[in-house]
Amino acid sequence: MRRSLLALALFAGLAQAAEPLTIDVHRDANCGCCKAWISHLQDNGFTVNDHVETDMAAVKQRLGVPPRLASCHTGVIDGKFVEGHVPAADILKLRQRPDLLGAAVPGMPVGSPGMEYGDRVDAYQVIGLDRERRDQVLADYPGN
Ligand SMILES: [Cu+2]
Repeated sequence: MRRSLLALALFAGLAQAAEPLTIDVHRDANCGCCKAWISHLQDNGFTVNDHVETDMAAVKQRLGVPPRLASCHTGVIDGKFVEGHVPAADILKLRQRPDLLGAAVPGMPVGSPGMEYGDRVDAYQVIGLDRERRDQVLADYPGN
């Protein structure tokens, strides 16, 4: 009895860990840092549907990414946008926030996932966009 309860608990844990995390990523064909970010997501357990686009500005407009938050690639998970080099951990945070339409790392800060250049790390923030289209800081990463 005790053993089967333990087995059940283990199984429940595994089932939770195996929850599929699928994200659509839209990017330009020749974007190297976009591919590096996709690798970062895959390393963190995401399944990535990779979409090569010819007009990223149109994609961002369609997905509701404000120009002030724009970066290179645009992801979509659970109907929310993920703009730029957002760390995988913050995408998980975004999923827990029904009040947010999406999250972004504007620009392309050096040291964010997929933007690694040697030891240099620029300070950057992950910005959430709420339903009133106001910015909310989701995470703050210090530079070096
Ligand atoms: Cu980039």
